[in-house]
Amino acid sequence: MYAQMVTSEATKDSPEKLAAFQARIDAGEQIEPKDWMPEGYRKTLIRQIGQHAHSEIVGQLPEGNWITRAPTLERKANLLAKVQDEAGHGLYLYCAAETLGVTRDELTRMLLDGRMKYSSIFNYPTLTWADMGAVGWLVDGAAIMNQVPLQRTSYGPYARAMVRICKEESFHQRQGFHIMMAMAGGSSDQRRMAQDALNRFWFPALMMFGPSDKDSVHSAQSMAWKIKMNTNDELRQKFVDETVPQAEYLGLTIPDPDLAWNEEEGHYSFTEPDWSEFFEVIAGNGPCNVDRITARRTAWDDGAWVRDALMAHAEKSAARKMAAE
Ligand code: BYC
Repeated sequence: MYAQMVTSEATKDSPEKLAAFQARIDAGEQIEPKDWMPEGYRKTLIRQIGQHAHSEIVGQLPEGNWITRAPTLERKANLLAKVQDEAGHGLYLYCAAETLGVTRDELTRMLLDGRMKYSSIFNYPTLTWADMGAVGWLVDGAAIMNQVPLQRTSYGPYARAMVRICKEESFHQRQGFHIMMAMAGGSSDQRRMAQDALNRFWFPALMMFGPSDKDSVHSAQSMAWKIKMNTNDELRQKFVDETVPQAEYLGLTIPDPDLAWNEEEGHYSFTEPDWSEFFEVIAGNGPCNVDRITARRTAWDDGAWVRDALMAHAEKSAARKMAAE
């Protein structure tokens, strides 16, 4: 059905329409669901918003794992709130994607059968409590770097969803940094755990921004359509520049011997992540891919009776209404 929708829409993309659409984008206008849009624009948004929504939902798993083992009641309440926020972000984003003519069920099926991706970062395990600090600090920190510009993205429903998401991500980043401050300023074992978490999450966090610009297949078109506001490398550099002083404040060492301030460029020089590892992870071969998808499949199967009950109720209500008319 999705494929049919795509094919029939593609025939409407005349050069005049495409030029008029691009002029609207260039003038900074926002596109709304009922406006005409090129099929490529619609497909790109469904791919990006859907991947983003799936990331929020799958992203609950590595942290949910630690809710029952948080060291204090306050830490537990904060982590619980953060994980619930992520469910909310997933829902706003699925709703934004639905305005493009795809249903949440279709998006979920595409995730479960491997036709859609979610962020590479959630295929790494969270081994210690310090990982909750590193995830909040680095993963949410990277997410904010990417998502703040998306508040100005050209598609209205996506841009508006981002406004609230960014406010909440900012709280998430701070709660992660707060955990890192406690661990880095704690006992020698706690400092060791904090450093170990940074060592394991640094390069995967850099991978979150996507492949280097020369290997990014979608950036040029997505930026012309203002679906993406910055290139992958621009955002990665900004993240490194902002995060290095934070690590220094914590007294932790970024696991990159070549990291150095480049006075001429006004940026840090740093080692690129291992891109072969990144491509393996997004191909499904990371340390936790199987666990993550299995957990989502189980949740989908376990929820079948709820979806069936809702459909049966809707059908009965509609039949009653028809009979009364
Ligand atoms: N993981 O041409 P490119 C969060 C794929 S944070 C997996 O540069 P694009 C959260 C890409 O899809 C994370 N796949 O692509 C945080 C493409 O493959 P397909 C979610 C990746 O789309 C804390 C191929 O590589 N944020 O949710 O122009 C707690 C070529 O890449 C990744 C967003 O999704 C990756 N890291 O740029 C809880 C933000 N990177 O689709 C939750 C919105 C690339 O052709 N998304 N790929 O098969 C974006 O800004 C862009 O989609 C990306 C990639 C920068 C991620």
